[in-house]
Amino acid sequence: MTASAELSRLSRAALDLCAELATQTEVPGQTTRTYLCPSAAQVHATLRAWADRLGMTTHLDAVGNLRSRLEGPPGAPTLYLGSHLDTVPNAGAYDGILGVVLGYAAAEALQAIGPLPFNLEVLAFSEEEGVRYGVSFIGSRALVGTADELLDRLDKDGQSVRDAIRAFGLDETELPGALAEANALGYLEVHIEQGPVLQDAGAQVGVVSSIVGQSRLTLDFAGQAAHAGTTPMTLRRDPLAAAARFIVAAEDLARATPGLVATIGMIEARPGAGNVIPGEVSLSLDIRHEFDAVRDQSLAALLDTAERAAGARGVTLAVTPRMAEPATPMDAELRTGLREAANSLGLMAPELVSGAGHDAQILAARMPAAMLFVRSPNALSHHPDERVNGEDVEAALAVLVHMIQGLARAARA
Ligand code: HGY
Ligand code: MN
Ligand code: MN
Repeated sequence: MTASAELSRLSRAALDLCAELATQTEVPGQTTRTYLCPSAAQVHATLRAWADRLGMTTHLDAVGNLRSRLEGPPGAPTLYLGSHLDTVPNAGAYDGILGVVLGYAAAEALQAIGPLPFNLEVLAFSEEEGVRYGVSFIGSRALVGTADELLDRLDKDGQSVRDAIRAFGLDETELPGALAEANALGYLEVHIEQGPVLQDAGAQVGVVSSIVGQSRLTLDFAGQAAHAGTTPMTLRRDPLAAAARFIVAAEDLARATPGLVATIGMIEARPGAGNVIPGEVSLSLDIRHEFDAVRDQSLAALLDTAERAAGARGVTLAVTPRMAEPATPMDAELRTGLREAANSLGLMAPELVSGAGHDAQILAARMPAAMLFVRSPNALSHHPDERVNGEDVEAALAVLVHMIQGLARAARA
């Protein structure tokens, strides 16, 4: 079978597997997989089957990352591939998981070509989205030694990360064993772009130059619950009115600041009856920018606006930071390697900043990390209508395999 026919077969198999994995969900009828939910075990079993066929050794690490290895020569460094297997609620079929299955597809393609001069480890990170605990990257943070800080975080049911790990049959005291190797060759992540840039450029794939920095917080406004009909406007202490001023200000600032995005994705008013002025309002803030100084200044301005909106209404405000990740440049050498691999296959591979966060920005703390984006033809993600073109996925697999062959040639030189 010719190399391109084999890559066609493997990329089709990868897309078929994404469709199957999308049905492994904790909410029937939609794709929702949060940290260490029961359907994560189904995904592990499905991926293990592919790894077993390739003779890879597979294990679950202390935070539930599935890790499959093709061993190279003794003492050789490891090249890590992969992405995350968890999803947002009512997700599409490709965010994260496409990069995981393409890791296995690349391992199969490379195995057919011949032994590599390094180890190859495919990673299926257990948690990247931050849905269950409000903090992202529990999976990849275990590989850089910062997951232990999260063990006491509580989910909405009061279960800690530690409890979730134990309930899944894992042992958090084995966290040190999850660390990535100190002299790793690097980490390559294939991921859907999730935005319009490649589609607008007419490019099938793109190389990530850097990943934006992001801050996620919870804002709790507290006023006075009261009767909606008998309470004069002048006597109200309405937290939802204060929160509304903040939400509009966040949109206004982001629209006025090039490159800034600000999102309130969750809001809850309590007690939550139409004829009761809310007593409390909780909302989330997700704010991102390519430059940390702009993000930090924008955040400070928005929190000041929130304080003033609350103060003007006799409402108190409590701000709880949930996570903050700095903007992260991708490794220059690996970026060049990806671009040259794409160009040698006749593909444009424009560079672009990632507005989405990714595990690569965590692993970059411990090894060279780079990302290859696959075009999102409808620029939609975190939505069941998330799409990819089969030919774009095949192109991305070809670039990944070509890039790894280049790394192998360099390692042998
Ligand atoms: O939210 C994000 O940036 C990514 O989808 N985790
Ligand atoms: Mn996502
Ligand atoms: Mn993702």
